[in-house]
Amino acid sequence: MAEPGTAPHRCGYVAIVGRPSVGKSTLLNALVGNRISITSRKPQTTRHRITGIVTEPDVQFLFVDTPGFQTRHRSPLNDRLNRAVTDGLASADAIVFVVEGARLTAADREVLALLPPRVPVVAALNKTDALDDRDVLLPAIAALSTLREFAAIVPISAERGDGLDSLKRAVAKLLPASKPLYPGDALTDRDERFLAAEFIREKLFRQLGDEVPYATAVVIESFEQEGSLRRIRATILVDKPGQRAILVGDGGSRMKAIASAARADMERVFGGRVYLEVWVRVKAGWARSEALLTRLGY
Ligand SMILES: Nc1nc2c(ncn2[C@@H]2O[C@H](COP(=O)(O)OP(=O)(O)O)[C@@H](O)[C@H]2O)c(=O)[nH]1
Ligand SMILES: [Mg+2]
Repeated sequence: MAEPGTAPHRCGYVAIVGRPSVGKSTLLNALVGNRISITSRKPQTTRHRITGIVTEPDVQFLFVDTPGFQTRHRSPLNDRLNRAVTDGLASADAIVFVVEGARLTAADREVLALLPPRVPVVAALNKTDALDDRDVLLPAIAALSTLREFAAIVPISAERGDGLDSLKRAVAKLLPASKPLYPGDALTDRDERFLAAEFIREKLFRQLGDEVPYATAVVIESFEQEGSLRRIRATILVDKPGQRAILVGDGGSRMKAIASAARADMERVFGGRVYLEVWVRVKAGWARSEALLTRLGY
């Protein structure tokens, strides 16, 4: 047995994967202890790869939230999103495969089949808080075990924070011996400009109906800091004039609600006042423009 204190420091990349809406981004935020990845009830809210950094005395986890595989339709945007998932998996030292409690669907199996055979996988059975009866977990664990070898299967609730320590302990064992790759106080590899755009996008997904959010993108035109005040100018791109009207709302009411909720998030996470100006612009076919997609960071 190793003497206390002689275990090597570990650090590595952990891809969080799973079908849409199982709670991958909620899990990343719970692990990091801050809202860095946006979440909503709508599938395919996440479009960017974002790394959440969790530093403990003996281990630094680099958790990578990935967009779910985009299956709605083929487009240059969706091709890029799918490539982001594949790249995330290729560079992972371990994978957390998230499923929803006792429900194992065809989509879960499809995702599982895409995981590289040589990377160790921990299954996280999420949303246990929503189960009436925890006894249903046992058959779910048995069913999962027949599909692939798992390093561990851990019931969790990302929303309540249950089981996260067990999950981290199971994952830590799979990481390579390495010095930390990021400073101990870093939460994410992304900058405030990126997070600002994401907070706006989250409100679009949460406050608009079923179609419009998928037709939007957010561009940060300028981001200036004066002391603790940040001045941010953003443009929301939509595909059609009708979408612009929906987004703006009566007398600009919907737009005001979206901007004010996004600003509150920014102030909380950045820790300072934010002056936010948001414009809406119709840009037909933005999701098919390779140049624009590159500018948007996809
Ligand atoms: N009851 C419950 N809901 C959860 C839990 N984790 C996530 N959710 C909800 O599931 C929905 C999808 O979550 P999200 O993190 O965006 O899923 P993703 O698409 O896998 O990233 C959101 O409405 C979350 O609030 C959980 O542990 N319990
Ligand atoms: Mg997500």
